[in-house]
Amino acid sequence: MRTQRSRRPVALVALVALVPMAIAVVAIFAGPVTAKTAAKAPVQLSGKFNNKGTKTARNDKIAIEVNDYYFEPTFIKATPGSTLTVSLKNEGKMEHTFTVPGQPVDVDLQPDARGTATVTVPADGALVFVCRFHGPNGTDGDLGMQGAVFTKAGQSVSNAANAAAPTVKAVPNATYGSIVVNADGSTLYQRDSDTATSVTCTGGCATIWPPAIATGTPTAGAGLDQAKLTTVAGPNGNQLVYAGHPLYRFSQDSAPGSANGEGVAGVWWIVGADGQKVTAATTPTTTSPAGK
Ligand SMILES: [Cu+2]
Repeated sequence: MRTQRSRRPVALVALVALVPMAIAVVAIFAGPVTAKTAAKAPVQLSGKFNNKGTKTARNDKIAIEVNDYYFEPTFIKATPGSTLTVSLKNEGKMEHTFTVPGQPVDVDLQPDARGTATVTVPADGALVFVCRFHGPNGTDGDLGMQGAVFTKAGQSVSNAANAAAPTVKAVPNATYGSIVVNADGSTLYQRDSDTATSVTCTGGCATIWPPAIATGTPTAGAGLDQAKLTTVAGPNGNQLVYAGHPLYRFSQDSAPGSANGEGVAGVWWIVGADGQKVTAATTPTTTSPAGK
């Protein structure tokens, strides 16, 4: 009797002790996860993003873990107008980039690689950083890989439209309508004797008409169809092709908007955003008064 009696309380005590332990264990594992899920973005970042929290830069420095498919921290509070040094480490299994659209910041990181970026923090406002592969307009699809450097909470960050600069994009040309240009805004041309798989402008010709060479995976910006953007391994290198037309610049074009190559020798044509060669000036449907 006595031994049985004494055993029961022992079992009870053990059980009572286990309950809080179990709660503690659950809390340890559930706590941080719940906190992260509930983390509120400190700025209004539009588009898809995977929120891995906010940190404040110390001494104008911040370390960011790059992973599949997020930046941690995702939001960095920094001093307005400062130059922020960002230490990067790719902890993921995929290649990623740390890219700031509009700044010369584009660090490519293989798995396990480290890198450094220098970001100019705006005097007022916020800027977005993205992975060129997995962020907005990402070449491998938008997996929400973006974040922001901000100077005060509540700011809105524009991003999707000006995410990583596309290789080619469509811009309105006053004379020729919507045309294909490269990242710098230079007008791109096609040559009648070329095909999607055959580049016929080489040597001296290619000096006058520099081929538009692809570096990495080319991306089609707003107004263009990514599916129409390919490359051809031609005599000049890996040349961009849009809608079956190998693309060139014209050496006599001086600035964005220049289109001096149009119709040259009767074989060189601007490429329209629809992928067709442009053979005539468009009739403007709207006019703006001079000086405006
Ligand atoms: Cu990525």
